[in-house]
Amino acid sequence: SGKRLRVLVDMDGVLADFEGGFLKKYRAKYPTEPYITLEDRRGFWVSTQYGQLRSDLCEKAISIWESKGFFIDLDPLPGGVEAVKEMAEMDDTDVFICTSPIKHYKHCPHEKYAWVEKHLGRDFLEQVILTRDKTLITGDLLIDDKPDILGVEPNPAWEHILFSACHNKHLPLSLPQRRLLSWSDDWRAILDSKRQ
Ligand code: BVP
Repeated sequence: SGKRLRVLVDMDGVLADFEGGFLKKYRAKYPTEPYITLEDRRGFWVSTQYGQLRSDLCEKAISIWESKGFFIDLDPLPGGVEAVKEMAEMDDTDVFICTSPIKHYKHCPHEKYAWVEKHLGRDFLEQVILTRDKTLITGDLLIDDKPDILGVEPNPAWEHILFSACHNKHLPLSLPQRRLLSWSDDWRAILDSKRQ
């Protein structure tokens, strides 16, 4: 018994393959420009690393995710949709998808909802939280691939579980931070560890 468990799950890099989708569309749009393989990705911000490669590549990178169709076309990451569906069916468990839209709002917020409807079903739209500040959202867990999740609340309610991604897998884990290596990793044990 005890209270319900609330799990917040990030979208880009956790449920949807932002990095793979970006690289595929960047190479298609700019076939003669240099690019960064997923193996060589470092740092959360794709635009920053492209800007370091050559300054004009920062805005070329940004043009990719600002384009119509970018977010809806992202492939699901292996096991993510299945894990979230299973989580949502568990007793005493509430799952929310907690994702930050880009500030170029023409397509992104719409396509994030459309992606959830397409891959998780219409009923799951009830579970979507779009926010630029995840520290304001209360929950027991936040599963997210961004190493530093900051905002106006200095002491967020959630424990951040770092979801492994091409850009963060080389980072030393700052203890006591826990990681989820993929959706094949033991996410059920992480949920159980937070139950009363
Ligand atoms: O909407 C995504 C993509 C965008 O930031 C948001 C991250 O959301 P969360 O995963 O934290 O919920 N985004 C933007 C840039 C550069 C902008 Br300039 C980037 O390099 N990477 C990135 O993910």
